[in-house]
Amino acid sequence: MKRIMITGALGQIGSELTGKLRGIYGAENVLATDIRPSNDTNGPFEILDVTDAQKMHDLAKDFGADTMMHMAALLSATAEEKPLLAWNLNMGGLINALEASRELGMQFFTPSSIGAFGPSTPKMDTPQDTLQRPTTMYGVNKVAGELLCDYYYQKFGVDTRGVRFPGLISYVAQPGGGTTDYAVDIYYKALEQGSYTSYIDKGTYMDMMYMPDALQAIVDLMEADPAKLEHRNAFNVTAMSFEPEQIAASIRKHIPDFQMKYDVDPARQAIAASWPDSIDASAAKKEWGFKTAYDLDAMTADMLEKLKSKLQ
Ligand code: AKB
Repeated sequence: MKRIMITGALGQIGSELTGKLRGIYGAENVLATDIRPSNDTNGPFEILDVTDAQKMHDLAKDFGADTMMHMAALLSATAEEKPLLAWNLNMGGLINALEASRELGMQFFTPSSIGAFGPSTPKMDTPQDTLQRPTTMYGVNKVAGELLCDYYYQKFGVDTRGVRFPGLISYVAQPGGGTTDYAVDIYYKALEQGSYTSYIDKGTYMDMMYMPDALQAIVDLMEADPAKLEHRNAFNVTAMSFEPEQIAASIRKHIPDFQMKYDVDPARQAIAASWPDSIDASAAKKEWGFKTAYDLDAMTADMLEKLKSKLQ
């Protein structure tokens, strides 16, 4: 049975990943940590600032963790506004988590992102191994992070594994400070106001994935036979690629009067324009059986149904 420590457990992914892992491995075997306090009483929780290397090490050691899932990070739009903070938090937190994993012999997961690609990367069917020259601080952090994780695997034998997540969509926790956040917000506004003003321009394609598929991908990759992994940090994964007009059309199948407007934010539009239109996930499929259950319409139906009960 695994003993897992999660950082950033109250964030967009962490808040659902914690519950999923507790369901599989037992609540007592999953230690949730975050910089903010939590009133979650479903399992062990500790306050942790990931830039505090000693506390991170001590918490993992005292818990007897054999797996580290490092989720704490600033997302792309915030990182662009506060590049120095992003460097210190994203890279400082990562090296501390890798060091704790090296010292305590933990298996290691951290998410990379489609943000690890840049304008010179092939835009369509972006290959697993390709040019990575991102033009954002977030992207710089993600590329450096992928390399650092590979370095810890090659140099120290730490079992590091990661995926390049696309935009993640969920009805549980809202993302904050990302470029792909519009694809979450649009569902809330569709139900609350019947209209949405998008800060991403029509025609701008980005990869996306529904959260249940993202969580399953993490579990499947961490359980995968290491002998089958030619890559490690980090696998392209995606479930769909769409532009704002397509998600609006999908919503109109349930809310026919839904109105889409545009007030493009130049900062986030520039980030989106530097990312691929669609990435190729064939290495993940081949090496550890990556698969998804939700396409755009299946996700829209589930999001609207679940959000409707949540917002009542
Ligand atoms: C963001 O928009 O910053 C994230 C990501 C794609 O990494 N959702």
